[in-house]
Order: sequence, then C-alpha cells, then structure tokens
Amino acid sequence: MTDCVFCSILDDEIPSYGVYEDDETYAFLDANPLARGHTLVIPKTHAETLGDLDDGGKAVFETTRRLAPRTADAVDAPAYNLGLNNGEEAGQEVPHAHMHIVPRFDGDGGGPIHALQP
Ligand code: D5M
Repeated sequence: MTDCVFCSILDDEIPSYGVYEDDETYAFLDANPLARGHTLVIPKTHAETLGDLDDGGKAVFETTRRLAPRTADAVDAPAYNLGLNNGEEAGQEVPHAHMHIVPRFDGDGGGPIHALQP
C-alpha cells in the first residue's frame, strides 16, 4: 500500500464515496466535511502540489469548473466555495493536490470558507 491516502483511495485500498471520474481526475466526498456535499477533486497522478503536476492542475480545474455547480445543485445549495491549500505552509494536510468544493447554505453562518468548522 502507498503511504499517500489519496493514492490508496485511487487504488481502491481505502473506501471512498465517488461522485465523478474521468481519465485524469477523481472526485469523492470529504471524510471530514465542512458542509453537506463537501467534495474533493484530485488528479489521478500523484503530485503533492499543482506545480508538481505536468499540466499545472488544468485537469483538476476543468473538472472543478464542471462539477462545482452540479455538486451545489445536488444538495440544493445556492452557493459554494472552492478552496485549494497548495503546500504545507498553506495548510495542506494531505500531500496529494486536491480542490475542495464546499456547498454553502442559507443559515450556515455565511462568511468565508475558513470560518466554517467541521
Ligand atoms: O484537506 C484534506 C482533506 O482531506 C480534509 O478535508 C479531510 C480529507 N480527507 C482525509 N482523508 C480522507 C479520506 N480517506 N477520505 C475522504 N477525505 C479525506 P487539506 O486541504 O489537505 O487540509
């Protein structure tokens, strides 16, 4: 087993709740959600940060662009945040690049993504 938790998910060694997949990316529900429907989009190639990816994150951004509004619709959220912690000093905990899609709801307190608590 790899020591990267997201590579283990891609290898089906750790379970995940997948919501989207194509040749380059996979999207699944966050195990520690900030909101209902909180989804992560990852590249299928292991890379710690966007700068380590051959395409600079283009595939992750393209999947996010298409998936984010559908994710919000799926949970009846009127809005959503996108977040990407790129590097340890930026708060990245899992060292495999990933985009957060966080649906936002009326009455969830409003404000920026970093004000939300799991
Ligand atoms: O966010 C890392 C995110 O990864 C955090 O929101 C929890 C999530 N996570 C960690 N392990 C799992 C598994 N096994 N399934 C689903 N989600 C997971 P960061 O931006 O690195 O701080």
